Amino acid sequence: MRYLYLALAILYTSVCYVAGHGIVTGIVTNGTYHRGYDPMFQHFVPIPQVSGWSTPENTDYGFVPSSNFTSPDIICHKGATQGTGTINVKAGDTLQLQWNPSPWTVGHHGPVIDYLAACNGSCTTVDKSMLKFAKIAESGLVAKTPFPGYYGCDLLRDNNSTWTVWIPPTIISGEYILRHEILALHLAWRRGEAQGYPQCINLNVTDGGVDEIVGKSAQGFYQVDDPGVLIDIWQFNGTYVVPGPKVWEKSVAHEQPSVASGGT
Ligand SMILES: [Cu+2]
Repeated sequence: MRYLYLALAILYTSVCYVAGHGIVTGIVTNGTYHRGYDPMFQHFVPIPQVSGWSTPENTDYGFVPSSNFTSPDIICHKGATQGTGTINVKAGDTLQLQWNPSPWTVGHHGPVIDYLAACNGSCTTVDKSMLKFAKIAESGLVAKTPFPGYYGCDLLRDNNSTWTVWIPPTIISGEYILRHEILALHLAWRRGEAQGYPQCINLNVTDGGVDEIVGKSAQGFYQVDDPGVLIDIWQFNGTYVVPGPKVWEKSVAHEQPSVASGGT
């Protein structure tokens, strides 16, 4: 049984290099669509000004392997530099993040995690190594079926490859980076081969409250041997622990809309 699924995983993986993986190419908030970053922008003149962080080295729409989870690439993806635009939101608002290509690659399973870091000034010029992120949401193993388990990114795929993020209603107004991430675990039984797909987006939050985000460097989130990182999901039958820090207590937990719990 395992080897059948293994073969499928490897097949999906090779297919993935042609048409799979993904990035957030669109962000919707308060009924307004904002274009996200796309690595193809490096060929555009002028380069579009977007809130998503630039990752011109990510031309395969690929991932940061868990062998590199403590490198600067894990902060905002491979070789990331600041987004040049900023999306205005109010504290308590929601954002819908649209992954492309859609659907999110079949055969990729794993958690979806969201973080916020204050820029203490403009996020368009911030030094990413100074960012301290707090986890504001996580979705790990949602249901044990269908095999090999129904994870956050399966829910994302079933929701039209879209993920909803709730901005904590009481955070202090100011500029923040939303760090939205999928961890794909289909090959994570091989040490160093879990796949991180971090995406960073500049936000300017207004109408906030009094709560200050206290977080940590993304380079300290995950270790290569964490139980939620080095894991054989094709054999696993336990309680999945989403890696990284605990969810910040001032965040507000919500179900994703139109939840297809248990999958199809
Ligand atoms: Cu992939």
